[in-house]
Amino acid sequence: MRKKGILITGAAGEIGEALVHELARQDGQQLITLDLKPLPESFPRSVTHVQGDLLDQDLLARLVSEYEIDTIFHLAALLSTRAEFTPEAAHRVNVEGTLNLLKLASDQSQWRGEPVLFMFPSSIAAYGMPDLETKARIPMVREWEWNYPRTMYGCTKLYCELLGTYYSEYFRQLAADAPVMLDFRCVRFPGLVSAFTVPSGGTSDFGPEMLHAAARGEPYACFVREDSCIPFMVMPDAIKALLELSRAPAEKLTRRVYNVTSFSLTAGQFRNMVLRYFPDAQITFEPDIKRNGIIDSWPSNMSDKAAREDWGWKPDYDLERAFTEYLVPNIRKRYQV
Ligand code: AKB
Repeated sequence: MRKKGILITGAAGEIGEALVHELARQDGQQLITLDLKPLPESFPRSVTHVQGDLLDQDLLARLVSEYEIDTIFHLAALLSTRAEFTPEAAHRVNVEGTLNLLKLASDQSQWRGEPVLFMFPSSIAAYGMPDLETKARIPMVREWEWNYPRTMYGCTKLYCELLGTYYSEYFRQLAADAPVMLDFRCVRFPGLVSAFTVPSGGTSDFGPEMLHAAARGEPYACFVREDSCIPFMVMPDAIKALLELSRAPAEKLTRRVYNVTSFSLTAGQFRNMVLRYFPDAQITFEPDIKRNGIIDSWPSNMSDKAAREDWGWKPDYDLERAFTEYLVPNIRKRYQV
């Protein structure tokens, strides 16, 4: 008999770390984590970690021979800035890795006679605003609007949203017997900010980098202009969104891809918030034209109306609460400020 379990890929990453801790706290189920890296010491002991590559088909086959996987949180991905340096490698990891897992989840759904739940974090990078004038004119976008990503990361996220929908709704549509489909659900995140980890390889990283540098007492040169605006969300809300969508009754859902967001602000406003709590922080602006171009192509805000209506989504943290109740106290403790 195989043991039942939840598979989490990219578990050693930012979202992974927070999600694994929360699942280990809430859920009695066996957690199986997959990552290229070993898990940090701080991870719960109850987790079974497999160190390896998502692109290794033999490794995935071994996994399903040992575990009956009923839920997958597929978090592994190369983020937007890093992906621009190695676009083909990003395509391999982000698309082929996702396709491997979708096939695995599809086969497992047949075996079980029940859909495997496939949770996928997509991103604001799935959008592409053509220029700053349009970005200013259309500050809020719905899920189906402006889906013209300008980065390899955004292209792979948008395409994998479509692949997940295909495997959930149309796979083997010409076959005589109707297959049991997997249940793909996706949240499009804005930039994420955690009090406990600093992201790497992303373009929304300027927000968290500024804050963590200030708390460490280090100067920070922000790589985008002061007026660059995107939405953000703190990590506890990101985990809440993933878990709430994973538990929402299927009949309530009218889409497979939902925007979720909390607050929007410019890099200059982000600096002002940081200065309020760390008045000695040395934050300057030295825009990198290419990375700024990526941020300029992302919308200033996303509408999360569908998530609110269908599964009752509401972030716990607005801008004020995010800083006063989550970020600042935890970061101060972390760096012993
Ligand atoms: C990135 O900047 O690449 C990510 C994202 C917004 O998806 N943080």
